[in-house]
Amino acid sequence: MTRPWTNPVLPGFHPDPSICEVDGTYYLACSSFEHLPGIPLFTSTDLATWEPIGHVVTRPEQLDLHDVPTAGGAWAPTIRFHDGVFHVVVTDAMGRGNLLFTTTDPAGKWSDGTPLTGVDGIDPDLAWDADGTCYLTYSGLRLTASDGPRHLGIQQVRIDLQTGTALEEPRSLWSGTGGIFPEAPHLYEIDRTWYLLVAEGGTERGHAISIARAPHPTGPFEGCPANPLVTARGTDRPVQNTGHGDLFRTPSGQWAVVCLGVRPRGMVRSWSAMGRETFMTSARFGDDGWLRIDPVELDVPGPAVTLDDDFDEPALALPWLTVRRPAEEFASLTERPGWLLLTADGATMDDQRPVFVGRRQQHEVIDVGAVVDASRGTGGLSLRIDEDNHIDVETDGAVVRARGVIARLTQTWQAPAPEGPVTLRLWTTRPPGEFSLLAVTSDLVHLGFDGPDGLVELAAVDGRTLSAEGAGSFTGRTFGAFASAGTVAVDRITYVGQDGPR
Ligand code: 6LW
Repeated sequence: MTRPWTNPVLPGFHPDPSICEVDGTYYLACSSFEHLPGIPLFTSTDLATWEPIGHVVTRPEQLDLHDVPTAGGAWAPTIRFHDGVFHVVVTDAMGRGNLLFTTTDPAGKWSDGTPLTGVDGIDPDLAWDADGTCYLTYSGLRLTASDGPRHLGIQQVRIDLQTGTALEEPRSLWSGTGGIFPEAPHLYEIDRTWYLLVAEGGTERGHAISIARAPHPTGPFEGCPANPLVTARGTDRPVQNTGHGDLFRTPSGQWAVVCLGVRPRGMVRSWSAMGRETFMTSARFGDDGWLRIDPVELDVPGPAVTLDDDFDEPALALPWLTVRRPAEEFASLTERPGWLLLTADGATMDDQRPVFVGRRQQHEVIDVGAVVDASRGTGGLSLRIDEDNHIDVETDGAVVRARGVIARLTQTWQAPAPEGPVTLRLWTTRPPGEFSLLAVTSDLVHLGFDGPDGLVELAAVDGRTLSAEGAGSFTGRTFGAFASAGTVAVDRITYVGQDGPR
């Protein structure tokens, strides 16, 4: 079967994908953790082209992110459509807990979020039987247990979605083949058999997808003899950590699975600078009634992609994001038309709530430029994965300063700034000699600016800690503009991205 999709389907920081199809249109949702807007949504009618249509979380009160620790926030949404209503259940980890969001227009406004009570775990999933009973299946990782995180395996309750209340005590279901962290359960009724798809092995190199089936949504479930159906562990496949799958049918009626994966680079340890991304792979049911899932393939890199935002619009484009607070608190596109104006409040990129407007790095090799007027403040460009690991180039009008912050250890380099607004530059390169001992990292992050006599490079910083393996967060890299003092105006941000050869 020729695959209509190109892997990665959603490059860059798009982990924990969930998909549903309504009247020929596919809807895809991903985790967003401490970022706002939260839970990005994408649509497609052919699985080849995916368009962002908005976010489930557009109002700060929908999630409790203000003080959420790194790696907390919106974890693993499940998106489903039932009786004319779109449902997204998600865990606001270390925040509001498990929540249900609904809407009749996924590109429009979603509800405020109904807390799900009697559900102590993560990765909630919704499924309905023929009489409309709703089953909430979830991973029993009890993050809030007083005696420390504990795992009760895959759990399930019948639930009243109007009130968010569980209608019974949780029951334990099949929890995989013994892999650590059974999670991301999804329940499907196919030809009067109930299938339970789970992730196990943890979201790192041991990640896997396994399946079981039962005559009833509550079990008893029988594991597939061929489990795990998908894993890259112990292989040299270019897509690793494959897991966290959701099953669906393609427009031609074939079965397929959307899942997360990473593209590690470097020698044995290898580092995934793109974070956990969304991939797809084909699947099929055998005559034995069991699902088979093909290994996740990586497609040949496409041509370079160029983005150019001149901030001439009165609102930020969909892919722009902030950290733990909305852009309205510190960013303006109207005070100085044609410029993004960032007003600092004392926070720096080392803090949990930086004055930062960013977007996901979606290619392995990037070249980012920002025209910055720092005549009334200090700020510039940052590539971050979290507040402990970020690489910045800033100006205060007098000097241009490069800064590498790796596990909070900081080093800076600087040079006199040219007159007037300056074009700051941040670009990445692949290490020399891919499989040589020199290639022990994912990439190098270069920092500089356009001087009167051409490009001035201030520094090159190892990028390995800004990766799925190197940072403490589950997220991925974002690049964007920040202000750490006064007000900083950004005329435009350009981005050229391309994936390197395997
Ligand atoms: C997600 C869970 C997981 O809820 O991490 O490692 C959480 N696996 O499935 C955040 O991605």
